[in-house]
Amino acid sequence: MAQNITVPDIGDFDSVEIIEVLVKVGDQINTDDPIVTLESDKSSVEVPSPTSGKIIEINVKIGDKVSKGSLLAKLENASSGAELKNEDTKNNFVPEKEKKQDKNLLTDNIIQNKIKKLLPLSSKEDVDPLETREWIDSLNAVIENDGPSRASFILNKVVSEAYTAGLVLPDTRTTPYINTIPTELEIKSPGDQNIEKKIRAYIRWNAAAMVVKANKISSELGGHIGTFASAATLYDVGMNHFWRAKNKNFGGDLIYFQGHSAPGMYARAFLEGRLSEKQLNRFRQEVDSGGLSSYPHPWLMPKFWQFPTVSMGLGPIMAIYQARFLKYLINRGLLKDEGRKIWVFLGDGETDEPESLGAISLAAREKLDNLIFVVNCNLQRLDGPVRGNGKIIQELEGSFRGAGWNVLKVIWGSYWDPLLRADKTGLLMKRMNEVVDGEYQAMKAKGGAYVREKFFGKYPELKELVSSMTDNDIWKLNRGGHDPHKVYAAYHSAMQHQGSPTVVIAKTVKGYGMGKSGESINTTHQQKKLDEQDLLYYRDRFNVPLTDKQVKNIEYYKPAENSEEIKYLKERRKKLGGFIPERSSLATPIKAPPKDIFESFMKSTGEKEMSTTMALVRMLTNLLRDKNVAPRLVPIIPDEARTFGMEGFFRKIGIYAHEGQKYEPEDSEQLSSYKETKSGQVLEEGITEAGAMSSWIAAATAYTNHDIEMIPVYIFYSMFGFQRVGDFAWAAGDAQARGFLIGATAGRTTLAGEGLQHQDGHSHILASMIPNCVSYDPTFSYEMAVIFREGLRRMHEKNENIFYYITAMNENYSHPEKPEGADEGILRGMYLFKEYRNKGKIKIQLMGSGTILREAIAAAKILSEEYGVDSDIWSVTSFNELRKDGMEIERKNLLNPNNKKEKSYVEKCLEKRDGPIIAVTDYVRSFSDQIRPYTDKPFYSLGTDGFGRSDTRKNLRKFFEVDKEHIVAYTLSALAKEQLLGSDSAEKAFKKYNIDKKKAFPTKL
Ligand SMILES: Cc1ncc(C[n+]2csc(CCOP(=O)(O)OP(=O)(O)O)c2C)c(N)n1
Ligand SMILES: [Mg+2]
Repeated sequence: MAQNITVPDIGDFDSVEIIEVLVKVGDQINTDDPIVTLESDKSSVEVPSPTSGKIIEINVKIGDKVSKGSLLAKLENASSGAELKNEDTKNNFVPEKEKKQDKNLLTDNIIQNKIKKLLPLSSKEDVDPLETREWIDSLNAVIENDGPSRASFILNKVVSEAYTAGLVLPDTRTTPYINTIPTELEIKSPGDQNIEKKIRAYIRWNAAAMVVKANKISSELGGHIGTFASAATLYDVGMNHFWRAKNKNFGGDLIYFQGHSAPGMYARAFLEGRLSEKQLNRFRQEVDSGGLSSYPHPWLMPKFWQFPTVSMGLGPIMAIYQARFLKYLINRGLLKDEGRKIWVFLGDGETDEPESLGAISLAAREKLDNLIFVVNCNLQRLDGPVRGNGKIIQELEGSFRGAGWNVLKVIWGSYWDPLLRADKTGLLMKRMNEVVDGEYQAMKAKGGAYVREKFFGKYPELKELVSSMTDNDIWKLNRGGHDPHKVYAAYHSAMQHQGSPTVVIAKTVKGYGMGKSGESINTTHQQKKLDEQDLLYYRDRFNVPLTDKQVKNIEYYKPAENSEEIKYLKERRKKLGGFIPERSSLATPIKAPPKDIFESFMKSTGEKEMSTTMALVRMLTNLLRDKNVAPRLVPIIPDEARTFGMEGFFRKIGIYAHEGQKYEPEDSEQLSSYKETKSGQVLEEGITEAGAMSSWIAAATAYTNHDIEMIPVYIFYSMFGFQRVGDFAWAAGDAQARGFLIGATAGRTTLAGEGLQHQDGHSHILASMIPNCVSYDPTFSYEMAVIFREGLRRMHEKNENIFYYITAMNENYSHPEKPEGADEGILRGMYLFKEYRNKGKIKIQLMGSGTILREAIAAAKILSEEYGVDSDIWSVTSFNELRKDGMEIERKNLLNPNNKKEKSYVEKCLEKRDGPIIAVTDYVRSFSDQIRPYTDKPFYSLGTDGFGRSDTRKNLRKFFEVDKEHIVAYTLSALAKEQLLGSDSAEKAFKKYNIDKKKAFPTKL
């Protein structure tokens, strides 16, 4: 049976041009295979076949205009039931089984226990304790007879009944200030606590010794002791029992270490035999190779560190998107689901950063049960308490619970257990709830007697509770984060939890064990020197087997290889698959696509106008037809697909949604319908540049974190790129990201109507500061194609650790054919676009980039025809790349004064060319000024310094003085200044073009 393939609903467009016919008569096609590509003035989109079959007739050709319902082709044997493959098999997608919420004993028992603890207090608020008692007894009876689930159900019913009746219910964001997991339900650590304690002591010692030693060399070197001292147990329990390394059988858990706890990781690696004493001695002395970096920097220690975390807030949000990206890879069938976990360590002070908590609701929404946060609540940040007047743990519990996380508080250590058990009236818990963090901090700084007085002393009953304890006993009442049993129980529970991310909120003491020199005092954070007495105290505090003399010499302690400690430590890591952290890559490169994928962009578009953004989107569409590249492309868009004409991707490759699509989209009939699917490829991030950038970084480092090379293309308003998320871009450089950042709607005068906050005239300057970022400002589609293809080759085939920033514009114009031999120049940063060899005796070198190159081209014509000034027109695709080359050559020449001077690429291009240089761009002048030092020629730059404003492109270019008229007039004036021309030509031009000489410089307007 023959079936017609017609143009479906294409939204608001009518009479749209066919730019590609992708099938021919006789082709056997499947459902959704593209038939033709349509292009409006804003976007291009493929029309998929609604069914499978053989093409028997094609009814259109390139250049035809079609509308909804137009006949495109005819199919034979069309039958939707006889499809060769459906979408899921095409994407190799295995549906994940519905994960059941773990309604296990643990949860039920927690409830049971909590309820037991909520026995009525004799207080003023309770006017009828007997009645209260009866209620509680009834509840207990239900728990006992029908089980906790039933009790839970009844409670929920009662609570919603109460809400309906308009009662003001207690705030349930937080739970009492005690551990979430009751003692009876703690899973016990299988580890040998004695040995682990010793290992932890040695790590603590070596970490501190390393910092102190570095500062003996120079106090400039800095470092932190107090942070790791507070977190040692949190790390050690993970290292000994939970974190599985990457090896050939397993992808590995990913651990985001808190940046300034790095000394502890080095100290452990030293015991493991991975770092030498010599290396520890070179902590923070990295200039000569072999030193250890201050913080986790993969750029500086590429075989060790995986994640740059020390710029606070970046680690947590990058990790959330990492966990999401891991699920994305699994759901797209690119990676096996091995139950890998992402662990993230952050400081309580770090949670002040908007980035730290900014994406926690996304983590819950995406059901990231592969994600575990550990917040080390040592109650202090750099200057003092995090929440002196409140309780950071409770605050965080409220935020995370509110966002839908599984929250595990680890507040009190085992020494508190008997006291809590003996607390029949709930008074101890009440006291725990009422003390604020400022007081808790002071208590740990001031000793047992102080705690007796200030904490227990408030109520006679509590004072009595500890009357048989010495001050030292009271001092030993430990915090949960220092108790390996409690930490183990929490981690174990976190590992089991399904359906939502987990946060372990652990209470610790900053500078734990440092005594007077730095335990729980406001100056702990910056304590990097310990005098002899402090060191002796520290040794004694943790029983490190060093003599006084060894301590005075600040020697490291490492037991013999055959000692039980080293054997144990290595054995544990062996069981867990290897060492952590370790950075490696087993990813195979992606073969760059054949040239013909890009061929159509090398030709002139004739009369047809398009923007470079459209050209890029078409390139991506073509790349989705390349079998090597297609599955690896990760288009990332923060809610701007329609702005960039990318809505065609929605239906074509789907928007990633872990739950698929539970609704029929409003536009389901349309070609660019909003299709969400579990195997979707597009990451539609919503309005979060920080989130989108984090996704991009996850994809751009998948080659090392997941051993799969991915090609992320993140496209955004260029103004909301580097300027908004510059710190992430810097971290991406450190992490050796590989991928494309596309700054769309770029240029101060090219994005016309949007105004001051939108018009970007400086993103290239920001990009130029990142050493491994390669950036371009192309004008024509063939430039874009040459650059993009080379990016694919360098990053994804040759695995260079660079990333690309390319600006793309939304101005439509026609594109010429690629000039012969231009490729090299396009990539190096400049090439001769055109020469005006008219009759003029005077020559100039005219440079331009982005859309403003077109103003330069128009100006060249006027100069030649009206003023007899000839020009060489240079398309400068990258002032940034030219500058890099210039700097390097200049340095080489300075280092070798006796050698023949080498020429920079700019000099080589210009050496046989005459006349001054006029450089004009849509960016601030410092963009083009970058190459001034690398040429002897007089140099004049025109640019868009100043705040943008909304208006038409024409008016904006006039305002910023980068339109063809200003280029002509300023060029004539420059020639007068160079005494190559009389000044009257310039004056005439100023008059002719109504250039107001009294107008203030745009930066002042
Ligand atoms: C974005 C950013 N701002 C400031 C700093 C400097 N800084 C380093 S550590 C620190 C205090 C950290 O406190 P917290 O997060 O509580 O960690 P702790 O050391 O207490 O574990 C500050 C302000 C930084 N590293 N990054
Ligand atoms: Mg802190």
